[in-house]
Amino acid sequence: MKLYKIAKGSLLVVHDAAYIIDDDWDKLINRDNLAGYLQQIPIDAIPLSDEVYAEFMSGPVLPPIGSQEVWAAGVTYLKSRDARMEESEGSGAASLYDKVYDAERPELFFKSTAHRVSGHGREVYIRKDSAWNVPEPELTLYINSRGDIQGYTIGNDMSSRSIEGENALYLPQAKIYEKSAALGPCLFVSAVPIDAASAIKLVIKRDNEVVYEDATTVSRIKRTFTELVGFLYAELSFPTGCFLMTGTCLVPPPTFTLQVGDVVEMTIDHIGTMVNTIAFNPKHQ
Ligand code: DO4
Ligand code: MG
Repeated sequence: MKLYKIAKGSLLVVHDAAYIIDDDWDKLINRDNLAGYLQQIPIDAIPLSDEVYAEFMSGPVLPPIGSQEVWAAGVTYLKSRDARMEESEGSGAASLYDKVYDAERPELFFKSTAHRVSGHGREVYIRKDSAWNVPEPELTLYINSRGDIQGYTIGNDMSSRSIEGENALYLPQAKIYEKSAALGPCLFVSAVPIDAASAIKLVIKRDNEVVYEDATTVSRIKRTFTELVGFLYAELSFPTGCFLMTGTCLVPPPTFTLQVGDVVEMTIDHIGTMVNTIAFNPKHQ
């Protein structure tokens, strides 16, 4: 089942039939059994006609977030560890990444408040003071206030590799700035955990030409999702739940940096495709 947040409410899509739900987004998703709740809706509700469904979907899809915080896990895939060891060679921080990859405690960091989050079809920003920038496609968990995973979405953990590579203590500046996070296009809700064989694909286009493309599967992650959630919830409470990006598994080569106007497409099986355009924060123009 796919749950979209749209301007007029929430749209549930089950086997090609679509239903409007009026509930407040936070109340709707923060449930003990979101899949069970959504499965009941088609029993009583009348599906939207194809015309009304098309009209709803022709408007912008909002990021599937209400008041939640967005957190992120790092160095959960070998690819991320190796790329970060390489970029931080000059700063002497390379061994940090090696150690955290093997440590019992994962790297978890605060990524975004809800108001800074972008969505499908919208811009994400690169920093004006950063020379080397990449998108990070990450399977993102929605976890309810009790600490149970209820859904999945696509997360874009926009990152400055030059700032993080200069000094690991600059991580918050490399990772947290206006529109450095995007979520979308929907929340995929299932009664069973998402298939580990699900593919994650990243395509970057410049002037309509593909300049980077790669894919892998979620199964290559070093840690389990429940392990990441356990550490995140150990000493924090999240009254309306929270989103957790689970780390990147795809990193463009060191010669690649994003440019304004690039189009970034991230696809994860079962969830869909999120498209973002790269821009500078307009306050610099
Ligand atoms: O260690 C820095 C951040 C790592 C990260 O964002 C990732 O692995 O996805
Ligand atoms: Mg990341």
